[in-house]
Amino acid sequence: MGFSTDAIHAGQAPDLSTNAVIPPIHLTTTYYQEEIGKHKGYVYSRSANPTRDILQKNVAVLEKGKYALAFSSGLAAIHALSTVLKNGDHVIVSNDVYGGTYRLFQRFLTDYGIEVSFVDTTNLENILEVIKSNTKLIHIETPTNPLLAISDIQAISNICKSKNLLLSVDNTFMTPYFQNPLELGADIVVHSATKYLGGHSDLLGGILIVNSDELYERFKFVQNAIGAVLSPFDCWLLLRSIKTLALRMERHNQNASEVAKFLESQSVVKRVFYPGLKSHPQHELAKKQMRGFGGMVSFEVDDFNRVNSILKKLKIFTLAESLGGVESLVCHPATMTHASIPKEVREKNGLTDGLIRLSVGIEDIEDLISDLEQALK
Ligand code: P1T
Repeated sequence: MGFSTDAIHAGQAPDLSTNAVIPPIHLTTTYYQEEIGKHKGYVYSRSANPTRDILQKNVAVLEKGKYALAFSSGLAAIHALSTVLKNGDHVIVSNDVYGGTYRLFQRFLTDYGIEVSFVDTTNLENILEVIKSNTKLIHIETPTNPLLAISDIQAISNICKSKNLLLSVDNTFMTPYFQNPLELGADIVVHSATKYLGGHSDLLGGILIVNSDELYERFKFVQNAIGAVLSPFDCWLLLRSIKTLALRMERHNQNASEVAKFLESQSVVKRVFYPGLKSHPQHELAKKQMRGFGGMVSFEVDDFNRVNSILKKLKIFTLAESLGGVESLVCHPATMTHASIPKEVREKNGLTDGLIRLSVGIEDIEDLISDLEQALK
């Protein structure tokens, strides 16, 4: 089936008890047992819930995986995947990642005896240099947040296979509509469903997708043992949102391409980061492994004062954390989403105080460009 057909139908047959076309939200904590151990596969909603099951089936199909598991946020999902690591293990993480991901690996997992190396994973040599005998996992974002750097999923997966390592890919920025890391050899895909999958800035969620029975059993165990599950209502909202994912992503992509081209023509803009631009260092790789370039655009201006004056003038782009909703947002990563990364680490990675990140929404492109034009004057 095509992507949109699956997005609308996969896992979502009409409800057999009522013939309701839209599956109901199963707001129940627990389930009646006819006698001890005799039930319909549902015992307690932390362990399993029918609405969550439908969402999990739907996203597994879209990500070309066998299994999906839904968590209460993207970070809860990343935490669950990090449990493949044990005391004494080493993990390699992309140096440019969402600030909360950095914080989880650098300031939380290290307390549990896990060693972390942050490297620029766009360069395979960097990865090969830091692999050690205790390395277990490589975790990448591609494109990265906020610098939109692209790592070669297939090539990194080949390294992982030859060294017996697991590869997890944060696919939040691309969504399954534009990129399917499992098909490129990744073992685990993670989403902050809060972003494009949700698409309307009204929920928090996270999803893991895998093919391996063993990883599925592990993460299902963690989902139940830790309990950071997605609520039935939010599962239902996500199912509703995913039906329009393809349409939204097309428009995000189209608008962001126009915005990136416009920014590149502006003299106050020092540099534009967007994988769809020919000037992007991994533009060719992006064309190879992605089917679109997404809705995120970052750009750099002189300094913090210039950033401040631009942010104050913007009217349609709303100053806020998060991304991936239908409305356009603007963010200053250094003081907002990436503030948990020490300044010297940020700057070494190229994330300066002059960087502005746009989540380009699906409004009329003329209005978005006019807003940027008056703010950059
Ligand atoms: O916010 P949460 O649902 O827990 O997702 C964390 C997360 C994971 N991965 C990526 C690539 C992300 O961008 C995020 C969250 N990011 C933001 C809130 C932000 O504004 O960048």
